Amino acid sequence: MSGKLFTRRDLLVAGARTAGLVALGSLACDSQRPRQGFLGLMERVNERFERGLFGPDRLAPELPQADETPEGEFPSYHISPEVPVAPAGWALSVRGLVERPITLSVQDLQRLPRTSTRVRHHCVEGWSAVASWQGVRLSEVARLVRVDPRARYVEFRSFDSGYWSSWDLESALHPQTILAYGMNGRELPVAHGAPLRVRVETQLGYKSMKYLRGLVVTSEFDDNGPYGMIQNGYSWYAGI
Ligand SMILES: Nc1nc2c(c(=O)[nH]1)N[C@H]1C(S)=C(S)[C@@H](COP(=O)(O)O)O[C@H]1N2
Ligand SMILES: [Mo]
Repeated sequence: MSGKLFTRRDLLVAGARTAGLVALGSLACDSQRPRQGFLGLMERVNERFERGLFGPDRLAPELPQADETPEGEFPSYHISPEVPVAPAGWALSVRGLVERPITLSVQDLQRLPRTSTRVRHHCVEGWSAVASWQGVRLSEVARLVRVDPRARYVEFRSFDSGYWSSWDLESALHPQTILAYGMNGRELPVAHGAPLRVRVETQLGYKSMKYLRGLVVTSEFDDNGPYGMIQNGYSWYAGI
């Protein structure tokens, strides 16, 4: 897409899809919540505030190409002692609370509608940098597998020493959440997570998992994975 990243139609379509899931999600959670009295009132106020801040219609600012960090100066991280290498025959597995579990090769992903983001990346450790990332919206993959209405969370799995992250479904379906196979218009470098990484432009860097291996859609909040981010001392929700 040239110039403007999202057309109005794109946003309306993405918004309608997300709104459907969010509506179902809130029906499910309403029954579990104390909604009476003063605490109930405060909870509703708080929720409205958080949705205003982080809601699915909030877009992180897209930047011009001139803001890109020079080649080789964008820092790079992995927790494995060596640079993680994708297993032979790598394919992304998408399963859990979905009607049609699938595995997708990079070629399969490249056949899906391509999009691009260029938003400043913020690492919790205090640095920031800018690149453009090419890939497919996660909402597009969710549409393919048909997410079950009971779904509330998505777990992300990596072949980088099992780096693990759990997300709310809303963040996963945000129009600026993509599965990226390209960086600055070229193939995604191994240093930045090849063959496939997440880019979530509305959250801190550690949620943008590199060396992706699979997605599991669930109805349960869980941070007990081997590298659950809460155990690592980071907050579960990383909105910026
Ligand atoms: N698999 C994996 N994903 C990861 C990390 C990591 O160590 N391993 N680091 C996270 C952190 S803290 C940041 S800031 C970004 C850094 O992305 P980059 O290496 O492309 O700069 O990746 C995130 N995703
Ligand atoms: Mo980070």
